[in-house]
Amino acid sequence: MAKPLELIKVEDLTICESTAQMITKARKDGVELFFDRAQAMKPCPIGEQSACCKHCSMGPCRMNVNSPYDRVGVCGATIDTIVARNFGRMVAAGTAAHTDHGMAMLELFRDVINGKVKDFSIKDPIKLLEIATSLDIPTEGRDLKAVALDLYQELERTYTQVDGEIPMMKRVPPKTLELWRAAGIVPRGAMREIMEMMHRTAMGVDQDYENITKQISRTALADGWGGSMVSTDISDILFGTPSPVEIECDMGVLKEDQVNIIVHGHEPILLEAMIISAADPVLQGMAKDAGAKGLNLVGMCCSGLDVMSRHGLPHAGNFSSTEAVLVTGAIDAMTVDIQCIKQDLKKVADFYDTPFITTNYRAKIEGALHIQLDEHEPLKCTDEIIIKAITRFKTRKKPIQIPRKIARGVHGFSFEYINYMLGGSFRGSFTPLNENIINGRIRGVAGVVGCTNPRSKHDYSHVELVKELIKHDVLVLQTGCSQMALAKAGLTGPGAAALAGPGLAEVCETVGMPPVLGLGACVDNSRILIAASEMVKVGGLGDSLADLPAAGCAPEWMSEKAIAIGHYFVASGIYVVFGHTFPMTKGTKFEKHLFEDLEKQGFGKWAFADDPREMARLMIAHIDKKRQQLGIDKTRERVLSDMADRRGLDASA
Ligand code: NFS
Ligand code: SF4
Repeated sequence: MAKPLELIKVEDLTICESTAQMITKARKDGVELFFDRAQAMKPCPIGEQSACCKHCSMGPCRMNVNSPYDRVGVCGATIDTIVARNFGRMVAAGTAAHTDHGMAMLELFRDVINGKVKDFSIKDPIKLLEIATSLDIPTEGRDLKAVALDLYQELERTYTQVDGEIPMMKRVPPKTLELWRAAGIVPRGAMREIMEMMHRTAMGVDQDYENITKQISRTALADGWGGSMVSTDISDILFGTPSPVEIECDMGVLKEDQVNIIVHGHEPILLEAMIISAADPVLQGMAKDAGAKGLNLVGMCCSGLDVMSRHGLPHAGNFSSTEAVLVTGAIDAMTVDIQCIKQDLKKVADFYDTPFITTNYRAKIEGALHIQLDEHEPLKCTDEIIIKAITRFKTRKKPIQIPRKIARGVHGFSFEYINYMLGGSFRGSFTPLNENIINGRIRGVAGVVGCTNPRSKHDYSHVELVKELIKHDVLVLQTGCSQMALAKAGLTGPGAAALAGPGLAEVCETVGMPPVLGLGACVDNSRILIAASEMVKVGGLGDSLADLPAAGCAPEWMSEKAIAIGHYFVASGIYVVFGHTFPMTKGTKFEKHLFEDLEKQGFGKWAFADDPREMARLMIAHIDKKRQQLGIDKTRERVLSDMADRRGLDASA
């Protein structure tokens, strides 16, 4: 049995006040949450360093983490082979998740153009034409449907192609692509790369960690520049490209007098269909008849982030709050699709009499009610969910306690919008961003992304890291659970500029943007790749992605998807720091390969740190190193002393 739960202080588990209140309530109610299980379940010290192999039944083979070279597996596999293979399989799994999601979006796109799906249509034809043009598909004088069908055919290759380069390689800066070609890591199709990764990491196949790393890179690139990128672009085409809008978030968005429905998962179709259903006057009438003031649709995790800026929908919180939100007792239905859905949500939902509904055939949960969402008639599923929620509202029995906190912030900074915001409506351009980096007002750009994890104080590292970065004039781009951590902490509004360094604050004021830009869900990390490529294209900051004064971080990661994302940034040339833990045996050649050698070969590299200030220090040191290599380190000193002088003058005036 676990130790009495009261022993773990709530303030050590999370900095999110709402989640903290709900952990306390859950403990009183006798409901176990993953925070407490994480304390009770000590990680295996060998597994934690990824030093075991169970790829065949001659094992499992456990290595000695204190002296990794003192033994080999029964088959003779060395520690480097074992850790590299495990890492490769994490990347394969993460890539599979993003690409399978992307492929589902692409199929939806095909069926929308073919007229087989009638509830959705093409919302952003301009983006459709832009993407088609970027892939050399003729658009002049052609019917939109014909272009769309060609685009579908072309993008299908991202997944199914057996040989040749995937279409999005046309968007990679030439010098970066040259490096990948020379290294033999340009992805063919995601299915092929994932298959080969799994094959090569099976017993007795690839047993050279450097060679395994090449396939790891190739697979990860099939995610970032393939599955994820297509998913983002198709979602924008179908549902609209996001532009900034003020969003309310945190658990205070729940309403005691309304039917509260949480949509949690990853594919935007479920939430988009829920929005259509919730606008149905018949269902609204039913809610009124049940005594509710209305239907309150609320997103959580990535699907919430994906959809909120397209519709101004409120967001209740990130991965670590999905059980906590049920503890309010105010949720009349929680509906989920795929990914990051904890199995115990079902148990917690049962305790609070909340209907818990799975909707995707790929992700059922034992004991949970399954209502399949058929994309040809999605409203059948979502109407039924709303009716279930209304019934639960009518028969609410458990006491309700809703945390009051609501934070307001601006989200929805797509690549297209950033371009427009910086360059103006007539000629969108990244030139002002590059100029401000070159003149030193902005020191560099950081992507802070990824999960939360109950083994690391919830939201803490995200918030502290981002504060530290903006204080040092680093512009921060965000996605995923990280974006929601900052949103709840109030750092996604223009007010956050007050916490930025003088140079960044000045740019934010001039452009009218916050120093922390929320770009959306985890698949939308592809927006960061496109923005970075645009920075290279505009000029003045080197010729490849590896030249940019930029860095990435997932400070509280937990999912295999995060490892796939981290590695596609590394393979693209970016320095990536992961926090809290890393699936690596210390002191191995494979560790040196990922943490040092890759950079020497022209890629980015991995790093690890436990403390958010240390993460910031590493990222800033890397940004400064790149500035120096670009010869723009001096400009920054000048601009800062100029600003200090000006402030001195202002003060004396
Ligand atoms: Ni991405 Fe992490 Fe999950 Fe989204 Fe959140 S946990 S890797 S941010 S919801 S995928
Ligand atoms: Fe052990 Fe080798 Fe089998 Fe892995 S593949 S379990 S190291 S014998």
